[in-house]
Amino acid sequence: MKAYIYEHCPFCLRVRMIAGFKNLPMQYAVIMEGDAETPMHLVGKKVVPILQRPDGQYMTESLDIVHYLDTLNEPRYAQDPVNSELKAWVDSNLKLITKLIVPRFVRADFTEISTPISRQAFIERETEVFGALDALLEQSDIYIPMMNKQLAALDQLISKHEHINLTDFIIFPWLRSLSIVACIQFAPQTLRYMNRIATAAKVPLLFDQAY
Ligand SMILES: N[C@@H](CCC(=O)N[C@@H](CS)C(=O)NCC(=O)O)C(=O)O
Repeated sequence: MKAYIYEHCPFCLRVRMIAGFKNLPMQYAVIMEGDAETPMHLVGKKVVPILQRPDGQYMTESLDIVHYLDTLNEPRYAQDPVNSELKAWVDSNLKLITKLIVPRFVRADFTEISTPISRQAFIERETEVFGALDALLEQSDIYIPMMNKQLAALDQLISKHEHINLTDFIIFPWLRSLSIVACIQFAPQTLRYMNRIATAAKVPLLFDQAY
């Protein structure tokens, strides 16, 4: 099986998580930012993640891919029920998280932006959505304390969530993304959770390139 991804992409991370949890043989192909041809050729639209299944069919939509891969062998990992408190935490913090991660992602070390042209394409794609990214980065002084307050509140919620299920595919990709933000304070249970899931899923956190 082959998955087409961006390394920074939280939705692609869901695919990497399920493949990692289940030890599925997966070949990864990083699509370069700005490369519309590859995804257009495969699935007729510019999107990642894309899964090429053993039967030759292609799938998009990260959660559909997760559910499909989860059926391939036991045990299952992407089962209900979703922890509604953790999902609500993600939903209410998504805008704030995005404001912190996007201006850092465009400067980071990911394969999909490892050439000047691809990095520029990423900057342009994100600037179209979020406006001036340098200005957004400068507002980190405002956003980081807000985020830290929300992360402190998360700690008790996350300590009650013990077994891997669908909830983890909703929250972990965003916490992993936040690990690229220096001065973010993950509370102890949250940090323990992040390390546990990263290890089980065999995906790296981003602390080594935080700023
Ligand atoms: N609902 C989709 C969302 C995927 C998505 O938003 N992917 C982004 C990358 S993070 C994308 O493909 N952007 C289009 C582009 O690169 O132009 C899913 O869950 O798979």
